[in-house]
Parts: sequence; C-alpha cells; structure tokens
Amino acid sequence: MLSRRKFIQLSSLAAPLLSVKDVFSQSGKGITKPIVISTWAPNVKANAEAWRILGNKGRALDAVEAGVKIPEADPNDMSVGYGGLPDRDGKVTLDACIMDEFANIGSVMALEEIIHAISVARLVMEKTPHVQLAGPGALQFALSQGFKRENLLTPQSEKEWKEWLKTSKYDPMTIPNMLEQKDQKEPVPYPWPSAMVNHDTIGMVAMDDMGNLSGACTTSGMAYKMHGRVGDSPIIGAGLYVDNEVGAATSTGVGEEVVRICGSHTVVELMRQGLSPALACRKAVERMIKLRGKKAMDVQVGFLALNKKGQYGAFAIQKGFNYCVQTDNSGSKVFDSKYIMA
Ligand code: SD4
Repeated sequence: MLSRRKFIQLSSLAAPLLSVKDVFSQSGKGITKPIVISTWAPNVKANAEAWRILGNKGRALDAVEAGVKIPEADPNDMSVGYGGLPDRDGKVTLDACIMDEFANIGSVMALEEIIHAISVARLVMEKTPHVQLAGPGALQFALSQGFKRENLLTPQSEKEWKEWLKTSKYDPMTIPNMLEQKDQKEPVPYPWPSAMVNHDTIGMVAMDDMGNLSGACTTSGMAYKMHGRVGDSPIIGAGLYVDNEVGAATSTGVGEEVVRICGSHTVVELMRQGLSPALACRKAVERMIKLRGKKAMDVQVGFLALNKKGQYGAFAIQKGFNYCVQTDNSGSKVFDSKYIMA
C-alpha cells in the first residue's frame, strides 16, 4: 500500500505545516453566523434542513438534530440510519451522539430497530441522569419514549451483505464491493474510488444566531463489523466535541484510530491554543500517524472543525474526504479536504 503512496512531510511532523493562506483559504472572515457544516458532500440536504432552523434564528442544537435526521431516514445512504450496511450477522446497529452549548451530552451505541438514533441520543441527554445507553437498554429506552421498531435492513443493504457473506472477509479497513464494482472479487483497499463512497457517517456542527455551538454525529458504523462493535461516532470527545468558548469538531472514518487520540476533543483543544480549524484538524491527523505509523497511514480518517468566529476547516489522512458548509439561504458549498497521503 505504501509503495503506491508517498507520505508527505512525515519528517516535519513537529513543524507548522500550513501556510497562513492555507489556513484561511477555507474560512470566512470575521464572525460568520449562523453557520452549519457537515461531513460529506451529499449532506448538503442535511445542511439545508438544519438551515431551516438556523436561518430562522433557531437553536443550533435543534438544527443539528433535524439536519442529521435527513440521512438517517434516507434508504440510499448506506452508512447512516435506515439502509445502513449491517454488521457481519446482518444486523443494522446504529451509533449516535449529540452535544450542546452547555456541555449537555447524550449518546446511544449499537442501537437496533430505531431509525432516528440521534433523537434517542438527545432524549438520553434530556430525560435521563445518564449520558450513554447501549444495545438492548438503548432500545428499551427508545421504546419507552414512543419510538417505533422498524426493520432497518433495506433490500439493497441485505443484498450487499449477502454478497459479502460469500467471502466473509472481515477487514474493517476495507469496504465491500458496491454497485460500481460488481466484478471485483477482493475487498478494495483505501483510498476507495470516489464512485464507491458516495457518502459516509454524518458529523454536523453548527453555530446559531446567538453564537452558540452544538453538534451531532450519527452512523451505522463500519460495514460488517463484529456484532456489538462501537466506533468513535457515539463517543463524546472522539466522534464529536463541542466547547462553546472555543469551537466544535467531528470526525469520519475508521473509528478505532479516532478513539485512540480522543480525536474531536483533541481538535477542539488545539483550537483553544489558537490554531485555526484546518490546522487543528491537521495536527490531530499528524498525531494519529505519529502514534500508529503505517496502521494509520493505510486508513481514512477526516476531521472537520468550526471555531467561534465561524471559521471552519478540515483535514484527512487520505484524499477523498469532503464537507459542506451553509451560511446563507443560497445553499451549501462543498469543499475538498486537504490530506496527508498522496
Ligand atoms: C465508525 N467513524 O463507526 C465511523 C464510521 C465512519 O467512515 O465514519 N466510516 O468508525
């Protein structure tokens, strides 16, 4: 794998790697608010839903919940909610978390049969003395709150899973053959062809008209994972972190690597030290690579961050990560993230 790639600037990990121009090229000037940013281009639809709230002076917390419910309900999004690819046993298990400007947090892990995991996470935050519920307990709580059981495995996801079962090769660093790759016999290593990965986990962070921040993250996790496996996405500090004094960050990609460095919290702490969102994301990626070397270089992780000025930025291990930003009624702009491997 490494032979096909060149790791850029590994030897200069300690040095600031982005020019001032780079740092601000993906950011607005002054305080931009309201603003919503999300991982992955197809989530312009999620941003638009969030904007319906933000554009009417609504609260960032309500905006991010409403926004991420769009891919959760979309059967064609095979990484989130309904239609998400299942685990190796054919079960769709969802992870989600939410955090507001007061450091209120809620999370569900390995939740089955409920489409809107993010709304269950919000109720964990608002209606229980706890911050995380997992598996059958999360389902029990959801049912007690009036959520309805649904079969989350769509015919398409079931078909993909059955195809995978023919080899049952478990490799969380790869994804199975998707529609465009029907003839391919082996799992495809990162970086995945962009046609194969039309979208992925949604992490969304927003600042509302009051200048308050919130974030949400929701996913069906890595396809064909072990039953019960939990990634970074529902873990506050890993898949999402919000500090209303500083900024907010979220992540996508191989959760095992993100958890190891408390990724999103790390990004926020780096912004607290004065780094721009883009540079903070880059430093977090560099930390993963410094700790893990090739094991991190061969996978994909992307971080996305927003600070209190409404500046935003991203950075990824591999080419291919993108994100969308909405600051007005004209809709989202999509940006390609910078990355470290080429
Ligand atoms: C996880 N971070 O479960 C999520 C999945 C993801 O690209 O983002 N996949 O590890």
